[in-house]
Amino acid sequence: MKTRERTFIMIKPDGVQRGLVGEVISRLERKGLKLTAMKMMVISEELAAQHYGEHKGKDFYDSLVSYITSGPVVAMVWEGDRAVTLSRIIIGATDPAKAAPGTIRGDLAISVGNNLVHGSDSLASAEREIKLFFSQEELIDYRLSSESWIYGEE
Ligand code: IDP
Ligand code: MG
Repeated sequence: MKTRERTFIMIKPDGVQRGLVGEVISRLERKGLKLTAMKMMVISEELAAQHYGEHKGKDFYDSLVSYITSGPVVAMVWEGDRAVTLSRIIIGATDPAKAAPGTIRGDLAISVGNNLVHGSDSLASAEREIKLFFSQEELIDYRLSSESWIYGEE
C-alpha cells in the first residue's frame, strides 16, 4: 500500500434514525477500506463546537450543532490508501442536489443540513477529528486478510 491514511467518518443522527448505518458501512467496506475504530455515542455541545469549530459564525452553525447533538451518531475511523479522498468521493458533495448518483448523499439524501454522513476533508482534519473522538487504544491495528487482493503488488 502506497500512502496509508486514516480518516474520520461519522454517520450523523439522521443516518441512524433512517436505518442507514449498515448501508453506509457496507459502501465503505465494499470499497476495500479497513474499519479500524467504531462507536455509537451522543455528541455533547462541547464536542460539537470543537468538531465544527471552522463553521462557527456561519448562519447554519446553531442548527448544525443542534442537529449533530440531537441523537446518537456512529463515529468511525477507516484506513486505506488515499482514504481521505476516496471516502469523500463515496460520500458525495455537501449539497445532495450536487452529489453525483452512486454517492451516499447523491443516492440517499435530500437536505444540505441532514446529509447523513461526515467525512474528513483533508489529512490534517482527519488527524484532528480522530483525536477528538478516539483514544489511541481505540484505534485497532490489524491486518486485513483481503489486503493483498485489494492492492495487488503495490
Ligand atoms: P461537508 O460535511 O461536506 O464537509 P461542510 O461545508 O464542512 O460540509 O459543512 C459541515 C456540515 O454542515 C454539512 O455536512 C451540513 O450538515 C452542514 N451544512 C453545511 N452547509 C450548510 C448550509 O448551507 N445549510 C445548512 N447546513 C449546512
Ligand atoms: Mg466538512
